[in-house]
Amino acid sequence: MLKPIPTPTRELVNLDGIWRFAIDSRVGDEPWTGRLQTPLEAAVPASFNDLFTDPEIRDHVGWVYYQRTVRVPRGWAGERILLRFDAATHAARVYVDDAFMGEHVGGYTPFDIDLTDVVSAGGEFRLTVAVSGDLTNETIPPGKIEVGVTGRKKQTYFHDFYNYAGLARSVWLYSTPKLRIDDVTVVTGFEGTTGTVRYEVKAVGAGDVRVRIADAQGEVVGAAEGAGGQIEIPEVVLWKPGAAYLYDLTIELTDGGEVVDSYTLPVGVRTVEVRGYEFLINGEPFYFTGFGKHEDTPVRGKGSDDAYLVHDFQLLDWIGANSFRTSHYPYAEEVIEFADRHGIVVIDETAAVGLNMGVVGGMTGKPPFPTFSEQYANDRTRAAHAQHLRELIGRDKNHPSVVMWSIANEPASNEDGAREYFEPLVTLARELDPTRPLTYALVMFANTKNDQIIDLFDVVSLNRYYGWYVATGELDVAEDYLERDIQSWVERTGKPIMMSEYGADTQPGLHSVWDQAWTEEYQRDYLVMHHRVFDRFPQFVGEQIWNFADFATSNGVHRVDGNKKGIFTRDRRPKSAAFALRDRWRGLDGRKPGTTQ
Ligand code: GCB
Repeated sequence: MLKPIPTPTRELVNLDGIWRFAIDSRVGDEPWTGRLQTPLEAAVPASFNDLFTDPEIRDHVGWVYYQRTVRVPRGWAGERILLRFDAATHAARVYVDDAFMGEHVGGYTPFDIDLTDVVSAGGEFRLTVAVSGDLTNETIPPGKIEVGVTGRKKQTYFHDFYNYAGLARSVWLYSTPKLRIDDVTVVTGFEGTTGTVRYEVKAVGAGDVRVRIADAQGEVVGAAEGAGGQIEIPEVVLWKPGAAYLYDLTIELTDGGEVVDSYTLPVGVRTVEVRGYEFLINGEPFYFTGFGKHEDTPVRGKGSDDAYLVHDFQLLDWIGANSFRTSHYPYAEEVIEFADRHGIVVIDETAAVGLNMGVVGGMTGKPPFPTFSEQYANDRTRAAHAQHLRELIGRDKNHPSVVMWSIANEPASNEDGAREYFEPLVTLARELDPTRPLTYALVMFANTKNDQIIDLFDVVSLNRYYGWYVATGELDVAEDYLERDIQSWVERTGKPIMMSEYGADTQPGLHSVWDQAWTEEYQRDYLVMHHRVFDRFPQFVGEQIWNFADFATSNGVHRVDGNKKGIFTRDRRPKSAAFALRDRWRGLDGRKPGTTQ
């Protein structure tokens, strides 16, 4: 799916700003048939939950409405006119004046609504978007809506981060020509000093395709004709972790010799491969350092924010991190583009978090009923998961920073039915993208004896909390558990292994001379212990700490003002462990600690 960008043949108007806002229980049944009668206004992009002081809005279950007036630019006569929602969390229904125009389910991937037949250049229309943050066992991520004794609906879910909802990413009105470039897929490689860019263009309507590639100075270094083909780049400059280099691939659709559509895509030339127990980027072993992150900031919730985007990447650089996982959902495409430009490596994760009834069973991991059953993760859940995978890979397939797909976080891979559920999804992901390795983040109840799906994947990503949820305050015991656990995966799989989550909640300012949970020293020593263990395993390919920053969680007694496993606080101040990490990570250049190659 092509991101809307201005080109010589395309225009776009940003619709961010202040929109009228209401929740369904405060307005009539069909608020889109007129001006929304509401005193409230909401910021877009932002999750709506933390904008208002009213608790009924914050934890609202059901639809909320966003509305604004939109004017179509005068010059768009004869063009296709579309709305692009970068995301609407988790479902949206879109109305133009009184008419229903379309809907989308899935809260973290973009969608278009085609308005060509209903709006006109220079005209104005009322845009109403109904958005629902509801989660059920057939959505990705799953959740459950319960009705309490007071008759009020309550949303519960099987992940700890707060279920922020609304229009948290940008909204656009854009034009394309009728005869158009609909999609492009690139796959890059290199042989010696010659780079290759294989491309495939999908065009709608007749027309011929020609492409050219320019280097970072704008000099054209290769060209080709036809909807599919390969361009060679002599003396290629590779895209490398920590040393991004992007070419511009310009695609032109011509009709009778005249350019009718054109689109420019940044392209990084690099390869990714898993070989034995190594994870190779451009044929060289790569060691991931970094974090599982969240899109989470005060007031805006999951709302995109360029200032935080820039600052977070500054902090990644400051601490020497070379990568992150988009835990636990696809992030805004601007984040991935930023990573492309700055050489940060991304593990791109779907929103499939919580496919695990074992987490409801607490530390016993005993599910109250089977996860993979009609009652919970059923065929319709899997269909939603498959659709989500299509949309994620469709959006992010061309980003050089994305080196692996994580198709779920902590699914019940230890339960019966896991294989039947995941095998078709793995097949689909490999069809959609045969070039990138696949992984999933393994829950602690899934061990080498009971996990049923690891052989389908390329990399073992372990989420483990030895020294936190298990053996709390006993780092020597935790060290022993951790080492045995990793050793068992080495023996079972022969695949590369990385730690996709390990972390300790830490209250900034709390100190102790003993191994005391929640103190800054404990977080630091907990990490030092882990790193000692990782460095004993040549099969280990990376460490991503849980979490980059503290983040908001659902209400409950097990968290004090959110999850505090951040190395940075929610307002991005470093805790003590940040300095120890900086000492370990800086200057590694993607090499495994203690190695020179
Ligand atoms: C996990 C989850 C993550 C939680 C984390 C925690 O295993 O994957 O979403 O936030 O544990 O802190 O408990």
